[in-house]
Amino acid sequence: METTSSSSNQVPAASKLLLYSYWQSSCSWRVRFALNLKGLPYEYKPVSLPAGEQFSPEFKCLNPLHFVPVLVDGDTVVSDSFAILLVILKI
Ligand SMILES: N[C@@H](CCC(=O)N[C@@H](CS)C(=O)NCC(=O)O)C(=O)O
Repeated sequence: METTSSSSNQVPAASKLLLYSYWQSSCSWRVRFALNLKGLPYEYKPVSLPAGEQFSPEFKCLNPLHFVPVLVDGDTVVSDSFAILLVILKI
């Protein structure tokens, strides 16, 4: 697996980050800020909270608590904005 050695920890560099988010979600804003500040490319996966998409069976598999944001990095799923920030700091 390709890795980066920009810090002391070896982390995967090849997997594509997916961010499940809603544009008005302040919790999601902080994650988008951090991804952009770090210059990390990611695919934005919109989850419409007003439409109730957070309650869909597909999204429930990612976060049974039905909250955005959720960051997916390969097999790793992180579903709390502060936990996501810690992951982003390591990339
Ligand atoms: N502690 C969580 C809170 C996440 C949260 O409250 N997300 C809100 C949007 S900011 C949400 O998804 N709400 C869904 C709902 O109200 O049904 C985090 O920081 O990520």
